[in-house]
Amino acid sequence: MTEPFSTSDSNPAAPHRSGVVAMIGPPNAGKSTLLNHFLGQKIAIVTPKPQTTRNRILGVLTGEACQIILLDTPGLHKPRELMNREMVRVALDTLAEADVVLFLADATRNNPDRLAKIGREFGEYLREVRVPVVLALNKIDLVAREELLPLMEWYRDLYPFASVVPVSALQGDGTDMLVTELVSLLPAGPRYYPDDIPTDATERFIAAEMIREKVFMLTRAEVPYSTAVMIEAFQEPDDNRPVVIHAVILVEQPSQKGIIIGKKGSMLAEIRRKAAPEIAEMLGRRVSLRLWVKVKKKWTRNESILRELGLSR
Ligand SMILES: Nc1nc2c(ncn2[C@@H]2O[C@H](COP(=O)(O)OP(=O)(O)OP(=O)(O)O)[C@@H](O)[C@H]2O)c(=O)[nH]1
Ligand SMILES: [Mg+2]
Repeated sequence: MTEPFSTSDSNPAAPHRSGVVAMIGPPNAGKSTLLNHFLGQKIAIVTPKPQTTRNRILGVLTGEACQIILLDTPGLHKPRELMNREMVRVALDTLAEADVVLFLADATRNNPDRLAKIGREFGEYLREVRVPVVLALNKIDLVAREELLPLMEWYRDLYPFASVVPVSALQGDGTDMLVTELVSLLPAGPRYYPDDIPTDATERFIAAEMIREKVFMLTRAEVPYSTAVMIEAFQEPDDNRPVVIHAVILVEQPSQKGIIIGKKGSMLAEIRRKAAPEIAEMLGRRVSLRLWVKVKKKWTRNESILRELGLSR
């Protein structure tokens, strides 16, 4: 993480700018990594697997003369299950609220077949968009410079972007320029949020996400995609005793329950061992985390469960 963002404005007559920037793009492009980088703290979970983010996650970036309300979203993909349809809907719904769209693309996805696919799907997503679209070409730390320039040209031919900015969300390269670009496209407007509130997500939600992140990292194949985390208890004592968190990890099949529990409970213990310190750091106090695993057949198609997870209207 780099320094927290600040802007110094040499022109005192320049208006304060603010507005909503919808961050959209394919799964795994680095949207959540970029959100966390902008905020200088972990609000959104990040994994090497696609379709990590399932909800809209709001982050507030306040500078001296601007406030950007960033909306991180689930990756755009061809949905099959109800849950995936809702994820894509959540992402596309943010476009209606946006003053500026920030489309994140992965610069390592540059072989001709990939690009042809991107080219086919792209217009579909941006058809209704009437606001400026900035393209951030991410992961430039993995791409040779001579490959980057033709790729930028390829994207410029695809859509009339307000600008194309190469960045590395992981290393923070190009991100200051990206912020300057986004701010210049926002309308004059007030501070909508106090400058010390980085998100509207609850600690309860972020804690559940941190547990889900560990499940994503530690399990394979379909297991992460059959998993959700529900917080059943979140007790914050008035004194300095630990915060007590009880969380249920939902799975779809008994065999998946076995995987999440692991041999003699080893997997569940590992999930807890990795998640608890992160939650404690976020809360700034000790945490006592207890985890259970429950089988709920076909929960990814169950509207009331999806609603409980903030994933269905
Ligand atoms: N090398 C490199 N890796 C990156 C960069 N940005 C993100 N990543 C990695 O890419 C993977 C996906 O990052 P995420 O931030 O979860 O991607 P996302 O777009 O939010 O993905 P979904 O939530 O699935 O839509 C993670 O392993 C990140 O560490 C970057 O600039 N450089
Ligand atoms: Mg994400």
